[in-house]
Amino acid sequence: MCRPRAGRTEDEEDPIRIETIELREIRLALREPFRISSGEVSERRILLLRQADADGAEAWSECVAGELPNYSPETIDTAWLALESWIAPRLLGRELSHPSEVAPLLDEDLRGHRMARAAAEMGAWALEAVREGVSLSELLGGERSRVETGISIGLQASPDALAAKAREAAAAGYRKIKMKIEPGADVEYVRAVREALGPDMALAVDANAAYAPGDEPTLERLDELGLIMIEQPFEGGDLVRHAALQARLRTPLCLDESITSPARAEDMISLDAGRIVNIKPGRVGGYAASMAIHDLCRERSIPVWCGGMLESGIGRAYNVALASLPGFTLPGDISPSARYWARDIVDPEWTMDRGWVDVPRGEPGLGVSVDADAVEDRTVRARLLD
Ligand code: OSB
Ligand code: MG
Repeated sequence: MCRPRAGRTEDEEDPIRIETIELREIRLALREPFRISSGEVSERRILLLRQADADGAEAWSECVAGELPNYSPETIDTAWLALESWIAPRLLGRELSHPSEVAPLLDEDLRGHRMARAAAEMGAWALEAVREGVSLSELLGGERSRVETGISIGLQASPDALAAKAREAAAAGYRKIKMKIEPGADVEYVRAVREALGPDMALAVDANAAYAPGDEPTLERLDELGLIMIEQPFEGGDLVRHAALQARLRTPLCLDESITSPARAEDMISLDAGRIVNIKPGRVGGYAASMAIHDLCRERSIPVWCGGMLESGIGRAYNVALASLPGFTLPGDISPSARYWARDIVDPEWTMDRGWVDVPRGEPGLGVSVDADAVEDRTVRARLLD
């Protein structure tokens, strides 16, 4: 059970000491397959962590790595290996006075594996929230009591099919509709949605790096459709090419895959390679890096929003808490549980009211409890590290 401890004073030395980290892989079937330019997923393989301290406080967290290395080089299997070989051994038994110490500890002589690191680092923040008896949002300095929500719609078979999905999403109250695009499924598809929903609906597209220099004429045609952003048209490493494209477009580019660290966000701004950042805490190595990017972007008047990786209700709790920070001024890809799953693994499930998701505040930790039986039923492998 999660037990907050009461009555502690500021000057009391009470370090965090993680005694065990349990890794679990569960399978969770999506209600409908989700297709992006680089692949389709119909059943998620999800890596969950459960960290516990010596007093019995515990926190679940989620690694967002997918099954295949089509979004980033990491996969659930590389993350499992990184956690058991390099990440957990650094954390177990170590005394930390604050969860912000986890990221620098994991940075030392360890390259990449950011999704694996993030799962452990974010879990440490939640563990601290439980120990302090505060919500994760409050621990991070979140200010919002609800967050604005958009939907990310996968690639569809035809412009009409996409327009039908988008109509449904608008009727459900989503405040931003993002559509996946790829060469051959772009301008006509988006135009069908614009015509179906009218000029005022906030529409965005996400290419997941499916375009290349030479495709500018197509991308320039998207400029006529009144999109609030075009997300990640080119490869993640192509900041210079994104800058050249941005110079030709009125529509702001938003970078996702490109932004792997605060330094990359700084590069984006310096180069004018994009004007909006999608912050996914898993992609950047966790909360410390996410907050650094948030702070930098806020200072430089770059809007940010919280992206999603088809998380279960556990990962969603972390995204909701992050999106409660003041710089998250655009709707996030933070759909309610029912958009993804027949039944989520948290209680209560995440719900949306006219495009808003409530931020749990005033109760310790994630603000949702994990359904241990549901997790157990869906577990395909487990390992306890201590
Ligand atoms: O690029 O934002 C992306 C899902 C998997 C991999 C990459 C992306 C996405 C999404 C899903 O767009 C957003 C969500 O979780 O609803
Ligand atoms: Mg994206």
